[in-house]
Amino acid sequence: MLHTDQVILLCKEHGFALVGVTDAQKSKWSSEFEAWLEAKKHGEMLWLANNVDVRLDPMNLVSGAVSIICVADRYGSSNDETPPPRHGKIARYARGGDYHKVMKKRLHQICDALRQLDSKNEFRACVDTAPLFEREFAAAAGLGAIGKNTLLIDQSIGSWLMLGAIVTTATLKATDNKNDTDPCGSCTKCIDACPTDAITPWSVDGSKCISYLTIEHRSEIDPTFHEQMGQWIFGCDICQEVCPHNQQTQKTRCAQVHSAYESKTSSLDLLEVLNWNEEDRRNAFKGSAMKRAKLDMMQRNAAIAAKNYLAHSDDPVLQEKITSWKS
Ligand code: B12
Ligand code: SF4
Ligand code: SF4
Repeated sequence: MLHTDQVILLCKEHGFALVGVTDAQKSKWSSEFEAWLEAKKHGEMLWLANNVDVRLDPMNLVSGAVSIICVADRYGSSNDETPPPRHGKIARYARGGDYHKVMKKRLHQICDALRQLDSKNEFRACVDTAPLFEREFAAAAGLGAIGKNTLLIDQSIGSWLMLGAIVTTATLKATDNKNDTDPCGSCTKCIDACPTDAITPWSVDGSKCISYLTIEHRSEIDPTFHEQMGQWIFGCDICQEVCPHNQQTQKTRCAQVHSAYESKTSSLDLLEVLNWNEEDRRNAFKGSAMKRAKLDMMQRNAAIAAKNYLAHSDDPVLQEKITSWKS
């Protein structure tokens, strides 16, 4: 029989910063999720409205699921450099290796090791794309607590965390979840700082979030959001940058960022992006989570950021490019 301590050790040996185990229960937040969908807060992410029964109950994801092993990688810190002139900003999670690959590779190795120890049970690795409320289970497993910006926050090292999980039919003792206490109190910094007013406590209107607009939204972006998007061309970090839990302390300084996420590109020259062809895009995004954004989306985002940049800076070459730009 597998023991939780064994599993935790294995996950730590594979470099995960945080590990915990919880029971594979139904979501406590089903009515909130249904109301979120009803209010169309998922925008064009129609896949969120599919498989609702699976998302709400991990037993429908893995038949006979009993436990969920939750893991987190630390991918960044609040330190940041000012982007050079004429550059568009990239969210921290996408600046290094693609987290899907970085986490899945290690989760598959862990699943293989667990199958060797326990051949009777099923182990399914999930990172992001499976219909599973990764944050709810991570909080239940004691990895942290959910903040008003809806992100999972570890109250010592903050929220620059990517999550993954292994859903299993094996029975594992749940770890304690004493970290799952309200991390916010009366704070409203993320709500006040969000440029598009996408946050109400514990709910993000996906259809207004700059992360959604730049990465998930395929068609034209409503002009009312253009100015608020500022220089972001892939994702947005504002509601994490302002969070008190992400400010530098002795603990956060000592907490290691996993080497696979070390920043390769924190910003891109807007003129270069506007001049890219498909091959340029492919070369620039090799091995990166940024490949989710197609060429027309990246150029749409860059054109918006360029207009925002030109509103306060002179750049005749960029100005000429934008004047002749299609949209
Ligand atoms: C869809 C999605 C998005 C959408 C919608 C965001 C959202 N807040 O829902 C968009 C594209 C906007 C997005 C943006 C980002 N995302 Co995203 N996203 C997802 C995805 C694929 C599904 C999330 C989901 O189901 N949303 C639907 C809403 C309703 O669910 P929820 O907010 O998770 O709510 C749950 C609980 O909060 C709870 N709940 C409801 N009411 C209440 C009330 C209280 C008091 C509490 C405690 C809980 C609670 O109910 C829900 C069900 O359990 C997950 C991966 C996954 N499979 O979980 C990644 C994920 C959430 N994203 C992630 C990241 C990193 C980001 C960005 C930071 C990327 C960036 N820098 O641009 C931003 C952050 C924006 C933000 N503040 O949320 C990480 C978050 C890690 C963390 N530390 O929490 C995840 C977990 C991916 C991963 N594998 O690590 N994302
Ligand atoms: S990621 Fe940016 S736009 Fe989205 S909720 Fe956070 S601050 Fe608002
Ligand atoms: S900024 Fe404040 S309100 Fe928002 S998640 Fe962080 S602690 Fe909570």
